[in-house]
Amino acid sequence: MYTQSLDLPGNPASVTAAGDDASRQAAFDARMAADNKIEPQDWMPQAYRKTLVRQISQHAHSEIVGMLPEGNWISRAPSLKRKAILLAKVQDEGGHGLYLYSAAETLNTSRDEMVDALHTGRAKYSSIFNYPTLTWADVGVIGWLVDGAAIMNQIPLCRCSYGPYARAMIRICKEESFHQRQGFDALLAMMRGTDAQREMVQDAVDRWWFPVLMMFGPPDSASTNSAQTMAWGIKRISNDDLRQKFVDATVEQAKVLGVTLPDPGLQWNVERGHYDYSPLDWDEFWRVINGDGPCNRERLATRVKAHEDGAWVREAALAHAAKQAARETQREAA
Ligand code: BYC
Repeated sequence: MYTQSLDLPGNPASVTAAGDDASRQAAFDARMAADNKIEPQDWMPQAYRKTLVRQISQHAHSEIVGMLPEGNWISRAPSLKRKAILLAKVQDEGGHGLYLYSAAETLNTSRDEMVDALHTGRAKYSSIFNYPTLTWADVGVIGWLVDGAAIMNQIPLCRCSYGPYARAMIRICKEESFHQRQGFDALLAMMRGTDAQREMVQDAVDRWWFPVLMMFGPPDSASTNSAQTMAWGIKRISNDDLRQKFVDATVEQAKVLGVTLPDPGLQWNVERGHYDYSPLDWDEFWRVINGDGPCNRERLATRVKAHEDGAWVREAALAHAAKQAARETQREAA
């Protein structure tokens, strides 16, 4: 998907905005003002590059770490059909991680650097994946609510000013829609089942609702990055506005499903034309993103082990590539 742009940064022939920094900055600003895309070969301010690497790599890490809570249930899915669907979904998440790492690599950062930042705790990943999946209903709730929140957050990113990120998001959002529908469908089947199944769904909704609302990030007043990323057309809608859109859409879906959202403060506000909801526990949010959530240590340890266990694959691939290159050189010399 990204190889369409072979002029990567670092290639002198690829700098399209010639001139000194001031004129390059002016060209960049004009593109921003016209809402045009920035491509890898275009000049961009260091801070724009850095913030994109931060957001895209953290997004990639979230997809990869996000495979773990649901992956735990592949061997315990209640039917062959549900197992096949879950396998496909978890593989999709792996694919999203790969598109996103590729998009970040076009900014002159390497996969090794990004993975190292995750494994050493320097890079964040979404808070939501530090909560445990205790029952099969949790898998449905991840699809319905977590992927639902992800779509709400990611649709505006399809219009992000950085071309490779925006294009990756278009495909990812299409796949996330299937994920959300499969989660809702799994929960609907349980809600039409026994009392025990309905209780299991309600319990899962009760545990996930507030952490899902925190996925959108801190309140706008505490969002350190928003002003700049919105000025750069990376982020299009603020954390609080997206959270509100998600609440408004989800209340109606909960009614169809027949579950109660666990917030006594949730009520329609005629004047605002939106649902009001209770204040969120931001201390919990900061604890979780700073490494002290219920599953942070387990998630990171699992990722590090998977990376170490996969070392032989990377070594074998490099040895194979070296052999092929040597054969090619021999053939050319003959
Ligand atoms: N979790 O200034 P703010 C998925 C950090 S994967 C952790 O508002 P920003 C899925 C934030 O990074 C979905 N950290 O930040 C996968 C910043 O710290 P740094 C993942 C969070 O960037 C598998 C600080 O708090 N989606 O759907 O303007 C299975 C201040 O925040 C969180 C994306 O990554 C959080 N929830 O806005 C199923 C979407 N929130 O970096 C599903 C792309 C905030 O300055 N990312 N922080 O140290 C974004 O849209 C934005 O980065 C955010 C945060 C809305 C998340």
